[in-house]
Amino acid sequence: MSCITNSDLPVFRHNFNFGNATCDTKLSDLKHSITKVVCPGGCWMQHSDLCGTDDYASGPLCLAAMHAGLMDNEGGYFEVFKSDPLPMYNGTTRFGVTSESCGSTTNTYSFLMKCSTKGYSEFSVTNVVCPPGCRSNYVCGTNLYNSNSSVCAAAIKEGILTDNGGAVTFYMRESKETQSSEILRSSFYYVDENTCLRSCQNEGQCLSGINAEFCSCLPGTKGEDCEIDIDECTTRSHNCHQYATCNNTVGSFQCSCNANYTGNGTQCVSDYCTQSVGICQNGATCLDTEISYNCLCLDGYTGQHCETDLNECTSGTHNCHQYATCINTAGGFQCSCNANYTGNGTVCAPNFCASNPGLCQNSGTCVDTSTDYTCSCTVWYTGNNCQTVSEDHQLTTTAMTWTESRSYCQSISGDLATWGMRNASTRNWIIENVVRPGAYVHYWIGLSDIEQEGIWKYIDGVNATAANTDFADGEPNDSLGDADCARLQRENNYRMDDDNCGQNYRAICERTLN
Ligand SMILES: [Ca+2]
Ligand SMILES: [Ca+2]
Ligand SMILES: [Ca+2]
Ligand SMILES: [Ca+2]
Repeated sequence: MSCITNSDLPVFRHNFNFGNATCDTKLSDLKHSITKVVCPGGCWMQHSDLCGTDDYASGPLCLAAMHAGLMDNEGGYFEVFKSDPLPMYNGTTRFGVTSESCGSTTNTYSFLMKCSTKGYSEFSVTNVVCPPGCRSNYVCGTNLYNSNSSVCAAAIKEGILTDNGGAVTFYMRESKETQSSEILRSSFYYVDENTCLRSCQNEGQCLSGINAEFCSCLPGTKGEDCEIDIDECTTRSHNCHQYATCNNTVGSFQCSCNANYTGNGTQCVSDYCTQSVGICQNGATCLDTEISYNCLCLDGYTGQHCETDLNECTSGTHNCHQYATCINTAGGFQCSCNANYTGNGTVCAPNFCASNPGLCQNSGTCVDTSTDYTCSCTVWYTGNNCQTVSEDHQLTTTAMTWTESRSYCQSISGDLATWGMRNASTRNWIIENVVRPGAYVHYWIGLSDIEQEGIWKYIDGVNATAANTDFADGEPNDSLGDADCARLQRENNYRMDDDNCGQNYRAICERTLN
C-alpha cells in the first residue's frame, strides 16, 4: 500500500465545527472521520431511512444515536466515527427505534471507534478509544502521520497502544502554507510531555510528538523546519496595490507604492504633482488623477504641460483694435496702435495731426477725423494737404480804413497786396480779373509813406520806384497834407493815388509768398 502524500489529502477547513446537529441532520452530512456532535431533544420518529445496527449506512444522525443507545429523546452529546463500508447492514429495533436493512454504501458510520477510523478531526485535540486488532490497518508516516492513516494503527506504531486497543489522544497539526486561504492541509501526531527542542526557523512553533518533534510554521514559511520562505510576490498571494511593487521578505513581503504614488502599499494614490514639482509649466496648476496628472494651464498657454505659448495673434483670439498691430508674447499678447493712431491698443483713435507736424501745409489747420484727418486750408490754398495754390488775390467785401483793411487781410492769412502790384503784367492781370468784376472805384493796397512822409514803401519792405509802382500822373500829391496810404483808383484804367488812410474803401488782399 503506497503512502498518500500530504498534498493529496482532502483539504481540512480550520474552524469547521459540526458541533450542533438538528433532527434533520443526516449521517451522510458528516464530512470528517471523527465528529463530536450535540443533538437536540425530540428527534424520535417512527419511520425513517435509518439503516443498520451498530454500524449505519444512512439515516438521521440523532435517531441513529438513539438506536445505538447513546442518548434518549432528551438529546445528548457523543462522538461519531466514519470507517470503511460493510457488505450489508441489518435492521433491528432498539430503544424504541426501528432501523432497516440495506446493502453496501460509500461510508459506514458508527458510534464505536473502528480500526479504520482516520486521524482526521476538526478539533486540535481528540480523544478516542481504539478497539483491539488494529495493528494491520493503513498507516502513512512516522511520528507525524498523514490524516488518511488509521488513528489506532498509528498509535500502535508510535508505541503508545498495543494491539489490545485502548484510549489514546492525538493532535492535529495544520500545515499553514498560505496566508490568504483558510484551506489548510492536515496531519496528526501523538504528544509526549517532554520539552520541545527542535529549532524551528522563522518563528515556527515546535510541536513535541512521542518520538519526534515537528515545526508548525507561521504563515509565509513552509518546510520541515519552516526554513522555506514563501515568495508571495511570485506566487501572487500578496495584496499589494496595482500601483505598488511587491518585495519578498523572509516570512512575509512588503508593498511599496511605485514612483509618483503615495500610500501604505496596499493602497496607493497618485502623487505626481507633489513628487514632480514643476511638471506643469508657466504657472499651471497640477491636478493628480488616478493614474497620472493633469495640468490646468493659465490663460495664454496650451500643451500637455502648458509649455506652449498660445499665439493669440494668429489664432484670432486677441482683442486688438482694427488700427492696431497684435504682438504675440509668452503667455499673452500686446496691442500696439499703428502709426498715426493713438490709444491703448484695444482702442485706437486717429492721431495724424499730432503725429505729423506740417501735415497740412501753408497754414492749413489739421483736424483728426474718426478714420484719418482733414486739412482746413486758408483761402489761398486747396488740396488734401493745402499744397496747391487756389488764388493769389481777393477783394474785401466791406469798405474799411486802410488799417482795418490790412487787419482783415492778415486775418485770412494774407496782407494787403504788394508783390502783385509791383509787376506790371501781374498788376494788369489782377485789374482785369479781380478788380474789374468788383466794379468799385477805390481799393487799398499795401503801400504807404506812413513811416516817413514822401518815402513810399510797400508793407513787405520794398521801396516804391518808378519801375515797380504805377502812380497816376501828378500823384502822389499828399492832398490836404495827410494822404499817406496808396490805393488803386479807376480813371480810364486803374492807377495808383495817395489818400487819407482813414477813408473807407474796399481793399485787395494778397496771398503772402512763402
Ligand atoms: Ca516571503
Ligand atoms: Ca501668446
Ligand atoms: Ca503823404
Ligand atoms: Ca493824391
